Amino acid sequence: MFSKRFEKKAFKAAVKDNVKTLYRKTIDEATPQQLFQAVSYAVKDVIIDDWIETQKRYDETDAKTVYYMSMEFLMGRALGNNLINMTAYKDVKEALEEMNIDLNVIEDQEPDAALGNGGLGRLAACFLDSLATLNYPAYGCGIRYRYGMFKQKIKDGYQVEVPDNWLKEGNPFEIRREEYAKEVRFGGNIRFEKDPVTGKDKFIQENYESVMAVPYDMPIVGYGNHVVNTLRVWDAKPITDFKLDEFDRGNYHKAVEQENLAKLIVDVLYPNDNHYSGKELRLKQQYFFISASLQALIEKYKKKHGDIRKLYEKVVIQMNDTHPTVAVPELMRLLIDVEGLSWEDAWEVTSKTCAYTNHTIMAEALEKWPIDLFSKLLPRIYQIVQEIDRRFLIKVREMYPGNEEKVRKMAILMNGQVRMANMAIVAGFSVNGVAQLHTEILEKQELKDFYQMMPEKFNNKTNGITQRRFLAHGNPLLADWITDKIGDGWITDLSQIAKLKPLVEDEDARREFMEIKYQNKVRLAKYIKEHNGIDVDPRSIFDIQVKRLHEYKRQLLNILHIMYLYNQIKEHPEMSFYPRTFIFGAKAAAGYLRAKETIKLINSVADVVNNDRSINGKLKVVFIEDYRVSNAEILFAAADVSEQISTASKEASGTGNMKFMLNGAPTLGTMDGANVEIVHEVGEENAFIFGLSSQEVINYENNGGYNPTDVYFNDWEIKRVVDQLMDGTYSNGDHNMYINLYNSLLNTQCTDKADTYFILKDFRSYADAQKRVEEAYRDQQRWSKMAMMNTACSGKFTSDRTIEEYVRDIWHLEKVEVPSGQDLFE
Ligand code: B1N
Repeated sequence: MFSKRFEKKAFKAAVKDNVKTLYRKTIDEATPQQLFQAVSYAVKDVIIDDWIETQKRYDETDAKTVYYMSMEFLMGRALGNNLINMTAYKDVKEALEEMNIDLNVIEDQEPDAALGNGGLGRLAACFLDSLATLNYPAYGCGIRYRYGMFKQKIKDGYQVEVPDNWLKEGNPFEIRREEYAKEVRFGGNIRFEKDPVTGKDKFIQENYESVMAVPYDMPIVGYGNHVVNTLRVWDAKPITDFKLDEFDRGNYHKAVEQENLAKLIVDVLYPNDNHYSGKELRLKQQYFFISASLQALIEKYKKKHGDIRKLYEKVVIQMNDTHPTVAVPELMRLLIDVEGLSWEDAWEVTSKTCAYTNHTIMAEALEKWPIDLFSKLLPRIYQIVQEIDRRFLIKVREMYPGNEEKVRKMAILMNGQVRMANMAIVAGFSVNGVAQLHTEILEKQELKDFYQMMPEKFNNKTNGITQRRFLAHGNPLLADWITDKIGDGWITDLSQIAKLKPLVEDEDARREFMEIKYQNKVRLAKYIKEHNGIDVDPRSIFDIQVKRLHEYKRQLLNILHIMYLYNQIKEHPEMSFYPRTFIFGAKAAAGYLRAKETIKLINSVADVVNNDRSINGKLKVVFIEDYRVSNAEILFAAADVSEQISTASKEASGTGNMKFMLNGAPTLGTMDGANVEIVHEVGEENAFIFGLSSQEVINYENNGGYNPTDVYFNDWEIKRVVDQLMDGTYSNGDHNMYINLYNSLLNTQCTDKADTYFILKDFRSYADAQKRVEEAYRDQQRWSKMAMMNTACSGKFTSDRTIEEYVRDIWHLEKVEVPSGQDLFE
């Protein structure tokens, strides 16, 4: 974008001007927040020209577009990332320095756009970055939550949730598009009529409530290619009086209700990761943004094309898990009721347009809406779902005559529920998992019946991450070093990072690599000192587990092992032990008791261990408050060890694992999700693998689980740490503080439901792997090779590769070149 020549003078003048017009201030008088706003508006000004140019080119070339439908986009901060992708970061940093402004300080003024929970939402954000960078026409479609993921405070060791008022100071990068507002209707009843002229069936929704959906567009800047795509997130506002039906005018009660609905619907992101809660408001959110997005997309298509039957030639809809799958019946409704297509034609269009990604096999995450709730809120949609189901079951019975078991398993409507995954699979032309192992489990276990009936739909797309944010922006020291060694091609073609492999044998290169790691550890140590008041030694091993808190991710295994190490150090002070800093970061869903207890346990262990002077600082435990995209960048850069210890088969892919690898941290993990592929790329000798295999876990599960008391009574060191949950060691004598954790492991009354995540079963194997980590780290030559090999072998895990695979196998898009928009700075 600044590729011609960055005009420092013009940029500085723009910033100065913005401070003046926005705040009636001079640069010296402005607050850091005001400077952030002023700088961002100057940057946005440049983006806008390319944004306009890009959309013009898409229009001219009439290129096929992917609509990525997602309830979550975990974008993080925009300013730094935009500057990186405009290839202007360093120039802007320098220009600001000349004005006595520190870009880092300015960046820290920006709140994270936390419109997502974890991996699923961040994946959507990485995909948008890759789509723009690879010149593909794309929209992200989602919700502009007033409150994103809650901010986490730790009080007295417990998590406290604080509302995330991220829009408080205004979002300089968004644009409200009032002119594209769409009406969305809920509830009421459906009246059926025959059109007297055409004789066609007509379905008229009556007595409904409605809201206006108003889009906000956010620019998605591609790297160095002038492409600017759009993330469109919908806000809600009440229908104004003059737009109301005759029937509703002057209906005061209804007016108030609709006002409340508009306020409520986009109010807050549901803070659940891998968990379905069945709330009516959540279904409202889903239908709200889907209906608005589909109306807008059809309108846009019809401006250029006469025949809606060919929609799939220009549009493909990717559904990010089942959360947006109400898109299937809604598209059917729009095609039949509004566009006048027959069922058969509408079905052909819909099933050639929609594709579905599955992100989890956790049973508690499956969306199964109660039929009475679903049909009341979306009466017409429900009729359509019934018809989809009816027609599908005819096919099932044709294929498997007399096999009612198949019908029960595959039906969309069953036991009073709408099974959204089944609908997505039936309607979608593609069903994909997010890592090889995950897709295999879908095909062979979870979705076996569907796979047998329609194997051609199934495919794998192993997840990826964007190296622009997680290396170029998050780890500038390493990024510059890599560019110095192999050129900057890796920024848009991560396979080139393999050029580092020969350097692994070069001792100087390794020393430099480790020196950069050390500097990044110093940066994190400083962050920890500022935020936690804890001194950590950057020469100790930084062992990091950052991700949402969930039992299947087994933060409990990690902290129990730390308790075990502490016992050993206390018992054998003479034992040689390489100093370790264990770092955690994790948010727990607000109502998830055991997850919250785990946070308290981590903090209590940290208190005891960090303040025990007798262990000479050999062990430190740190809980990073409010783990989010912005501090994640600092954590990945500083990690020595990447903890990826989920119960095998439970983590569909994981993406944090890839961010650690890219930044040179070997994986300590189970053979789960994408860990399997990471190990395949980097070699077993450059990872620390432990624990049950996914097949072993599945076998146990199919045979009623295992008995953790066997482990407990046969391994006194394990017994000791489990008992320490109850004996007051980490609770100032309170014997009840961790009772839920204790019961989850042992629950002696009901053994069949104990330790469902195989923590005790895998404990020894984990402790052994940790021992191997320590041995490897002691040999700094060996360790530096391992660390560098991880970076050098991370090429596969760029989201650019993932997106190229989606394009090749599912979306069939073509690249569109965009000439530079007018450069305001020249
Ligand atoms: O999606 C990520 C994967 O890398 C992770 O392994 C996977 O756990 C994650 C309901 C989810 N799956 N399902 C969810 C999120 C919110 C919600 O309300 C489910 N998140 C994942 C990307 O593929």
